[in-house]
Amino acid sequence: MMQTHIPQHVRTYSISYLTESIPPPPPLSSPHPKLISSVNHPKTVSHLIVTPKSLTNTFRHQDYAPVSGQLLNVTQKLFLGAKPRLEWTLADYKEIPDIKAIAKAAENPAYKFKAPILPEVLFLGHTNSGKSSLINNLLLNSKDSRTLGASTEYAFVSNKAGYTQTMNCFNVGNRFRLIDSPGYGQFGKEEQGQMVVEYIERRKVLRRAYLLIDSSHGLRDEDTQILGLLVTAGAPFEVVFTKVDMVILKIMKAHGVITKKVVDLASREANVLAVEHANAEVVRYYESLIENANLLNLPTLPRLFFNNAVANKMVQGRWGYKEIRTSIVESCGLS
Ligand SMILES: Nc1nc2c(ncn2[C@@H]2O[C@H](COP(=O)(O)OP(=O)(O)OP(=O)(O)O)[C@@H](O)[C@H]2O)c(=O)[nH]1
Ligand SMILES: [Mg+2]
Repeated sequence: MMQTHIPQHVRTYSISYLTESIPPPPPLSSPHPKLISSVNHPKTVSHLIVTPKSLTNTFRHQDYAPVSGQLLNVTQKLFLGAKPRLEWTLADYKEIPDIKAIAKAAENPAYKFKAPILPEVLFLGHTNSGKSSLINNLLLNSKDSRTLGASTEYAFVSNKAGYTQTMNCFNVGNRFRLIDSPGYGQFGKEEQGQMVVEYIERRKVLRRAYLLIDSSHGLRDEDTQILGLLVTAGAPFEVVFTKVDMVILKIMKAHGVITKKVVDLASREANVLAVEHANAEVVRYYESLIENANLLNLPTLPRLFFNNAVANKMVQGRWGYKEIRTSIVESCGLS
């Protein structure tokens, strides 16, 4: 049992998720991730604004330990050292090289298939939910990310919903495979969905699926259906809230948060207070998404990750990748 800064709501969910016999947790020292000291009113507040990373910590369920320094080191080494390469792009499950090879070997016992079988992780979500953007950010190393652009992208990103039309497999350093998938929902195509469903239901080397939820939309009916499919298929999965920057920007603006330097004391106080209230509202926004989707009562208790692939004046930098990377490394048994 661990940490003291899990908010009360998460503990409450966890108790109903676990069993009645588990004693209630000790009282919390603070209901929110970051309470800003009311005596200290800095001139700039950017560092006080909630980030996707701090949300990942806030919503980390008590059953899951924080990421250890050792796991983080192993993960960073693996990701930053690996040269990812696009291995296949397919629209038909039967065409996946090892599946095809098994079928060939059944016809011809002399046929030998040599490519290594590796653990796989799948990224899935509604069209335009940010799958390809997330994959790029996971695969780019820190050197690449300074020059992020067409030449350094792995998965293709577009603001046109339904852009990714095939399942695309990236081999990461011959340690695991990362699969991008075509989105479901608006502009998704039925035949693309078939391959994704077949993959979820049949793929033995699927170690973890990451279901992306576009924070600016919340959960849509199709997301709920896919959640049901993952649970029924017994596929291990986590949930990633993408585009957190948009939610934070909107709520900070609504509270009148100013990111530039504020000099007079009264305005500084007001600005810090605005951030406090806005931070709490961001947390409440996600609490209600999580509660409405019943995510913490699902039998597999998915982890919840928060991330942004685009920065803005309230969310400076791209956050949440290291945590997702460690989850991939752990689920593929590479830690
Ligand atoms: N503000 C913001 N925009 C994002 C973020 N992630 C992705 N986008 C934008 O959302 C649009 C869709 O992103 P993609 O990564 O192509 O989404 P996808 O889920 O792969 O979409 P399909 O392939 O069409 O299913 C692009 O315009 C991205 O720039 C994010 O974290 N924040
Ligand atoms: Mg895509």
